[in-house]
Amino acid sequence: MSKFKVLFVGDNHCASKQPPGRLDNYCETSAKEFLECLQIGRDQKVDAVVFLGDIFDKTVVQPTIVSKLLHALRSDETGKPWPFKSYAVIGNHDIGHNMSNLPMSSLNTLFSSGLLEYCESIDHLGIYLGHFYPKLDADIRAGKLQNVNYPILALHASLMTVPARDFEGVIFKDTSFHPATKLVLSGHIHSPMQQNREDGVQFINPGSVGRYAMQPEIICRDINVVSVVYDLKGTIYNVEYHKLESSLPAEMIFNFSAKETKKKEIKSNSAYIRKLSEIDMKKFNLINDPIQLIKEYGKENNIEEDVIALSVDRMRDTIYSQE
Ligand SMILES: [Mn+2]
Repeated sequence: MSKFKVLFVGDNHCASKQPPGRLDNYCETSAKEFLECLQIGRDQKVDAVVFLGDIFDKTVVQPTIVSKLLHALRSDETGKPWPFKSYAVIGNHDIGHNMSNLPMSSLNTLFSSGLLEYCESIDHLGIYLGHFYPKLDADIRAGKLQNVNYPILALHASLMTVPARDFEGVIFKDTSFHPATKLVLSGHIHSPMQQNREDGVQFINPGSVGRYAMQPEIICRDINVVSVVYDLKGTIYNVEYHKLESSLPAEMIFNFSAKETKKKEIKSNSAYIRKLSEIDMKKFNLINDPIQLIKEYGKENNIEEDVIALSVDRMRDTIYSQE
């Protein structure tokens, strides 16, 4: 039986917008890391690269980062086309938690180029792609994957090895799969995870490639992608992690002390935040520009400019899910 080798890549979160406290140029770094994933695929002689969702941090990102990714997907550093196809699972960030946003999304620009494939499954490689939708976790808990007859599942779901304190998620050990399923890979949660069950089903989350948010417990680690050698019967011959050389240690790319300062500032302005939460939310439906409302409200109340900017950022993220 013929063997296949596929590279799986965790959440990239590519963006042009510079995350708070980031010391390097995030746009360039995220594009470089994205390119390195494809280079690892070529060096590992894989049959395909599968991105596990959230290639982009927002539904609509600036053209700068979109063109960098198109450039990376088109050819390697010598101008040679890649000898494999690339596929993407759709993540919640890619579509602002709503599939109806796909047509206007930056991810769709990559799909439209023909350089990145969008499909429900890669049949010749025995891989099912579990794209994000709001009820995916609940449907998996309810047994959705029992009917998915594929040896490999690539998902963007909240799969976990142990229960989380603050949200329900999907516990791998409690999940029912089709008897054909032998390996489940998932992005979405940014911490790397791996677990083998007694029935032989394996779970791997290689961990996010992108580190947009400054969460020390998640970002202070090596950045890895994972290659898997298997056959269509679901025999797994080899699982190997590959470290990204372009990813710098978290201490070199994040200013952690700035985060502490920002936290204190926010605390000292908690009165403002309380006031902000008292704004009649109906107003947001009546006016054209809620961002303007926050700016005006902040000015009237003599709030420091960077705190207003932070609030505006939050509002922008919430409403538009754009950069
Ligand atoms: Mn993500």
